[in-house]
Amino acid sequence: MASAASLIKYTKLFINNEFVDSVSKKTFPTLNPTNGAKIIDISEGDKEDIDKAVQAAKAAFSRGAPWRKMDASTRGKLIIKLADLIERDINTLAKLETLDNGKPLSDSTLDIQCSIDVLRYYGGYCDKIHGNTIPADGDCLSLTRKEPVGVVGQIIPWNYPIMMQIWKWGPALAAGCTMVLKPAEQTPITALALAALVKEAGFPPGVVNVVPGYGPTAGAALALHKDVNKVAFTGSTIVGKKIMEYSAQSNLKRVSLELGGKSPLVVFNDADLDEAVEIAHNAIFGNHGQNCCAGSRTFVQSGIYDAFVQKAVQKAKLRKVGDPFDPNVQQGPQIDKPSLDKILRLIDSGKKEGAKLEIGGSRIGTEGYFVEPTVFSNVTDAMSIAKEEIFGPVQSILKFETLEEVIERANDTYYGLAAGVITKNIDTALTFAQAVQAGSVWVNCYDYITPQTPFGGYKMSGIGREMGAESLDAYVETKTISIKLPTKV
Ligand code: TXE
Repeated sequence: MASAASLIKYTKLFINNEFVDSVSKKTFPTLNPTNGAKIIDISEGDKEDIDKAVQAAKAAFSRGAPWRKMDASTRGKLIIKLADLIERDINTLAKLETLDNGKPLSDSTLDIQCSIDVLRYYGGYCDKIHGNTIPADGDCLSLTRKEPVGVVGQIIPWNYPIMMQIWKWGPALAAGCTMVLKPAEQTPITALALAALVKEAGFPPGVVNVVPGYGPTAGAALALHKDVNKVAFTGSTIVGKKIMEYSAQSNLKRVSLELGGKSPLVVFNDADLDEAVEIAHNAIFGNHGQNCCAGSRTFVQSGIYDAFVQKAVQKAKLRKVGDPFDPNVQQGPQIDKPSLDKILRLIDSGKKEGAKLEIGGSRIGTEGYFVEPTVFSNVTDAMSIAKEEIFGPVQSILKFETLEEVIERANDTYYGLAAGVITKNIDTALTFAQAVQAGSVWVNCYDYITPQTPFGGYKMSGIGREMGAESLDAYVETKTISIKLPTKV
């Protein structure tokens, strides 16, 4: 672990392609979730720093600036260069991610590989973002241009630090925007390491800026800034609501939100039991349950319910929890103390409200934030563990009888991020897939997320889509130009 900390090179704010102290010279510690100890002090950005970064991004976006004059295809090459540099440094970045976040090294590596794919996808998109010519009424030639929205504020969480950063950077860069990113206070280290690669790739100064700091200070200043044209946020629903308020209070900046979830995964009697147990296990325990689209309500049809629970418990029992640098470990610590406390509180509520604790249910040890893989059966819809986002390794298994019933119950939530269905019956799969209110539906699989496929939420799980061509909509304005013709020919 000491060796991972020795790989940290950047701890200051990244503004105008330079690493600088914060105006206040203040710092904050980033902590190691395996033991709660300080890893290193990071410069703490606040309102003044956000302002400096926004002004840098604004200048980089100004008319005639290199970034504005650059050919779209050249912009694409820069993005692909950034992907290549990340690939070159993948082992270092993965160690830093695991150190700061606590996820197993193999998970960090996979996250980075996916991020590289995302950058390459958007690199290829730059010179394919264009408008239309339109057969408008009258003697005019009308056409549309897709123009970058301008300065983008990006606020991201700690559960997939590198991946969330790239999900925000990829489409914003492809569209030709400039940006200020505020990483989560729990995981600033890799955000700054990626910033150094932006400079090395050759992006003009000010195009990408990174200001670590806390949410209510740096984050709020970014979302309230009058020179920020759009804010892209991933995090809790409660802060997502604030982001919309900040937009309304300031300049009606465009807002896209990717928020929490309570996603249903529905297993029918005809499913291959072992395969279904495996999919459901990974759907909830992946990334320690710290996943916005985690399959956190496992609905199992009554005919296979008892057998499913038994096998799910066996799988949870085999899950190895411990040092995320140990290659045999599948689950490291939760991110921090507040998160640990929330998970334990909800486990407690599950017990009190009458769910059956099949396995787990406790903290592991007293150092770091480790939680036992936990399985509850006999969970009912009204219980807190079936309603609230736990964001931890807690599987809640509910019983159902019919397709119609499970559609109603799956949709009985304020959230709508994702859903899964496991069945051999295509009619059942398609009926569920169409009826469920969720931005992504996975049939006989789960968490199938690619650069090409849009991802985002219905209802209170968010606004807008990330990934795929659709994510670019959030980063462009459509301008209609109508040109008077002497006559139509
Ligand atoms: O999220 P926050 P937290 C859910 C999950 C988790 C809970 C709390 O249920 O247990 O949220 O996590 C910044 N103005 N998700 O507290 O606070 C903050 O600094 C502007 C789901 O970590 O939403 C960080 O950069 N910004 C989710 C980011 O918002 C503010 C991932 C997320 O932090 C701010 C994370 C403010 N007033 C948590 N307050 C997902 N969708 O994957 C905070 N921030």
